[in-house]
Order: sequence, then C-alpha cells, then structure tokens
Amino acid sequence: MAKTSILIVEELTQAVMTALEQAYETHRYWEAPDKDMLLSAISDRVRGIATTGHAGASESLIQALPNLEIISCYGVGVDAVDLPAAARAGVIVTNTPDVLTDDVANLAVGFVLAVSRDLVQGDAHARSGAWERDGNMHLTRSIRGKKAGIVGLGRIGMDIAKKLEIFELEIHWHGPRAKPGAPYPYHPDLTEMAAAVDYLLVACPGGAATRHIVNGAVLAALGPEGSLINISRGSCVDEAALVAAVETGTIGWAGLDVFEDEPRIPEALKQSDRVTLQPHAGSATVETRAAMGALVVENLALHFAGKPVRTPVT
Ligand code: 8YV
Repeated sequence: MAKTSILIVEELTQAVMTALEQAYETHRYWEAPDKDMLLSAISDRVRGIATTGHAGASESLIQALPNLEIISCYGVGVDAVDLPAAARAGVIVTNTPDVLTDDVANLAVGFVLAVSRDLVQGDAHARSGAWERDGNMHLTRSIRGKKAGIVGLGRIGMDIAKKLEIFELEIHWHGPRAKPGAPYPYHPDLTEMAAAVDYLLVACPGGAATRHIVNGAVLAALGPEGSLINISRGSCVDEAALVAAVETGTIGWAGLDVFEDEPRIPEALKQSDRVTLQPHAGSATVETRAAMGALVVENLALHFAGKPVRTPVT
C-alpha cells in the first residue's frame, strides 16, 4: 500500500524526521526552491502537515491542499496556524500542550532571577577580569516580597505563579475574564496591574486578540523599577514601544525569549545591559523537545489509524 503523503513545513528534530520518514511519504517544504511548484506537484496527495509554532500553516497553504485532513504543530502556540481556515476546510489541528509547561515556566522564573540579580552583568564582571581590576560589582535586587503580575493564567501562567510563590512573591494576574477559583487577585485592566507590580510576565497566547497588549501605556505604568518578562510571543508586546522604554529608562529591566520578527532582535535590546535575551528557547530542552516531537508523531499516527488525536486544539 502506498504511504500517506505529508508535508513538513520546517525541519524538525532528527528523531521526528526519522519517524515521519519511516511512516510517510514526506515532502520538505522549507527546502523547496519553488514552493508553488512543489505544492502543485503534490497538492492532491497531501493528507497531513507537520509544522512548528513559528512556521505554522497559512490560509493559502491550507487552501492549496484540498485533501488535507490534519495539521500537527510542534509547539503549544498555534497563532501561526490559520485556525479559521483550517476549520472551514474541516482540518484537525493538534499542538503540544502540557509537556512543555514546566520548562517554559522555568525560563520565566530564570528571567525573574536574571534581571533582578543582574546575572548576565555578574558573569561579565567575573569573566572579564573587572572584579580583580575594579573590585566588587554593584548590588542587585532581591525578589522576596515583590509583586508579579502574570498576563494569562493558563497552564504556563499558573505554573509560573506557583513557582514564583516559592520565592515569596505576591502573585497578581490579568486575562480577558476572571476565572472562578483562581487563587490570585484578578485585574481586569492590564495597565492598572502593571502599575501595581514589580514584574510583568507575559504568558498569554499570541494572535490577533493579544497583539500589542503590552503597549507604551502598560510599560509606562510598569515604571523605572519594573521588569518585563516575555516567554509567550513577540506579537504580545509593542516592540517599538519596548525599545523606547528601555532606551529612556521608562522600564527598568526586561527578560525576553520572543520577538516580533524572529530571529531578528532590535539592536537597542541587544546593546542594553538591562535586557537579558534568549533565542526563543522556552521549550528548548532535550527532554521537552523529545516529548513535543513524540506528540507530533503520535497525533498524526492516531489520525491516520482512524482514531481520535491525543491533543486537539479546541
Ligand atoms: C517552539 C513555542 O519554540 O510551544 C510554542 O508555542 O513557541 C515553542 O515551543 C516552537 O513551536 C518551535 O517553532
């Protein structure tokens, strides 16, 4: 029997590529010099897409594949997948929730510590010889007793909250609506919450509903003693406003894993020693990436075996 055809939009880990290549006839979208030519050659055959949270699947890609049944996304955030277009085409979308919650939340906690204790500056001070030459580094700031405002109390936001409580921070949160039973004070107004906290942590989904939710007014409210941490999507923060806020000292510090135009990072953010950067690495541990990859493969296998997928996007 001929193998089922799938399109791989962006290169995945070796383990996933091997598993997919064994089970399917695979087509490598990212390698095709002429993507339209590839699509027209295979469009009738392709029944599945494997993609990443970054590459997603556009409306035009979904429409170009009339026999598409499933999009299996390597990542929890599906803002780059055109969900309405998938729904109109009757295409199932799956993602990789839960398995990455812990590592993404840990990076957020790491940023809180890094920006407060100036870990990157301390490393440079120790490594460069400045300690021997000039003496001790400046004092840094304690996180104990400070306030953290979490934007989006979903799986990752909740895990960040629980972990920051261990460090004795007071937790607040903002989201589109209050949740019955949420154990932390809810702020319906994000600007008002930013004014009330020391750390503003963005943990909401990306997409149109949250685009530039952290704008200049929110950053001004966070203020010169405040820190912005973003482990969600670059689109949630107005990056031009953030650059201005960092340059003028409107906010104190930032810890950023995600950017509006990845992998490009504005020069001003790279230059500032008050900004700690990561290259979109929240879920990028060996263990979590293996678990995410296994879910991508499992969802496709379940679907093509006629069974319900494990982690549908609802
Ligand atoms: C991945 C992510 O980096 O889960 C997400 O939403 O952003 C990440 O885990 C991404 O999907 C890889 O492109």
